[in-house]
Amino acid sequence: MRSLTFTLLPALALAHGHVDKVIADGVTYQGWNAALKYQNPIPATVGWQADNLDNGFVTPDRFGSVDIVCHKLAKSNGAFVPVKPGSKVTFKWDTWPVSHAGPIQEYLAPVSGDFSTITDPTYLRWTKIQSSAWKSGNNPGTWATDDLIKNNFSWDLTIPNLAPGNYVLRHEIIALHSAGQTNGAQAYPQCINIQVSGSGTIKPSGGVPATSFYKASDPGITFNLFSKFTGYTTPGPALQTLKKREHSREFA
Ligand SMILES: *[C@@H]1O[C@H](CO)[C@@H](O)[C@H](O)[C@H]1NC(C)=O
Ligand SMILES: [Cu+2]
Repeated sequence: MRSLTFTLLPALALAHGHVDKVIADGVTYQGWNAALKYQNPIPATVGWQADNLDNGFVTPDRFGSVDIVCHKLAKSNGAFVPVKPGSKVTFKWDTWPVSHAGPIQEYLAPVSGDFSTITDPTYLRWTKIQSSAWKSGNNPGTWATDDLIKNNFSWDLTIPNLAPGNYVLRHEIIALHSAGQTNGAQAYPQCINIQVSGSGTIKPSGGVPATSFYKASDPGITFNLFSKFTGYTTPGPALQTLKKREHSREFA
C-alpha cells in the first residue's frame, strides 16, 4: 500500500479543502483529514471520517443516497467536542478555492445514546440551524464562501440553547462553479460530534433525513453562476430558529 500512499497524498494538498480543525471555546480539536486513513490505528477525531481521498464532493445524482449525509462511506470517528449553549464552534478549513462559490449551511441531528451506536447515518433527522448563501452581485457575485476565505478559511456557529445530550453537527459547502451543467453542483459535507452540557431546554424535533434535502432540479442546485441573476434560492429545508417554548421542549 506504500506506493498508493505516495500517489494519492499529493492530490490532497491541491484540490478543494477539508475541515482540518474544529475550535470550540478556545480549544482546538482534530477534524477529519483523509490522510489519517493511513495511520494505524486511525486516530479518533471529532470530525467524522469519510472516504474522500481527493477532498472530493458529492454530486446531485447521489443527493438521495447515504453519501450526502456525512460524505462518502462516512462514520463517527470516536471523539466529540464538549460544548454548552452559547459556545462558539469554528470549522477551520485547510483551504478553499475562490472559484468554488456557493452556500454554507449547518444542520443539527440529536443522537439517542452514544455516537458509536449510529450504524446508518440516513436515520439521523436534521434541522437546519444556520444558512448563508448569496450576498450581492452576479456572474459570479459575492457568496458565503468569500466570507469564509476572508476569515482565514474559518466558519463560526453559536450553539443554540440545546438540551444536554449528544448531537451531530453537519457543516456543508455547496460549490456552484459547475452547477449550470447537469449534475454539476458539488456538495462538501462534514459532520462532527458534539456533546452539549449545561441547562439548555431545546430538543429539536421534526427534523428530516439528509437524503431529502436536495434534488438535482432544485433552483439552487442547478444554477448558472456565470449569468446576470438577481437572486438565489438557497437549497434544502427551511431554516429553523431554535426557540424556547413556555410549555414544551419543542422548537418553534
Ligand atoms: C490562518 O490560519 C492558519 C492555519 O490555522 C494560521 O497558522 C494563521 O496564523 C492564521 N492567520 C491569521 C491571520 O489568523
Ligand atoms: Cu474543486
